[in-house]
Amino acid sequence: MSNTERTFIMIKPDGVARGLVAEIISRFERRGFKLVAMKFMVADEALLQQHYGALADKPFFPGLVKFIGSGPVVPMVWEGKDVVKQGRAMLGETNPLASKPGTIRGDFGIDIGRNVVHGSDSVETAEREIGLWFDKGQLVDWTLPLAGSIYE
Ligand code: IDP
Ligand code: MG
Repeated sequence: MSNTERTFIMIKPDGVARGLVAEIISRFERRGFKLVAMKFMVADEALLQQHYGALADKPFFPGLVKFIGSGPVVPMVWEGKDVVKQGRAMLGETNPLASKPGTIRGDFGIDIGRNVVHGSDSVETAEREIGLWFDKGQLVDWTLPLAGSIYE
């Protein structure tokens, strides 16, 4: 298992509007994952159509793209051992009502269309999503000073 696995995590407009940016970043930091890239931006429709392309035939797709484009988001890349799966576990279930307390969606969400945060569902998806949201030069190459206290 690679310590340099990467995932794409994005705080959605509802998470930003509700003042949860620091809370969500903090959870990934405290867990020991390494921040590799981060932006604060409003995503345009073309980017969101691509990002959510796999859901294009779903009835909620137009509303989803409209909502995620309705305000600023915080797209991020986080790195660490098993970070794709661990990130999804930290998020909780797609439906916040099915999410356990202690997860981000279980602590901060109620409705499925306002579930606060996005996380890649596989290593392959993560690679695709990272490539959509970030240029290669925006992925910061640095060493986490605490790595020796996080990994054995
Ligand atoms: P995920 O975010 O947990 O990976 P996906 O199935 O990939 O869930 O769906 C992407 C996003 O689309 C969800 O996070 C949620 O915001 C929205 N979504 C999914 N299913 C529904 C639905 O049935 N109604 C409204 N929005 C939905
Ligand atoms: Mg998904």
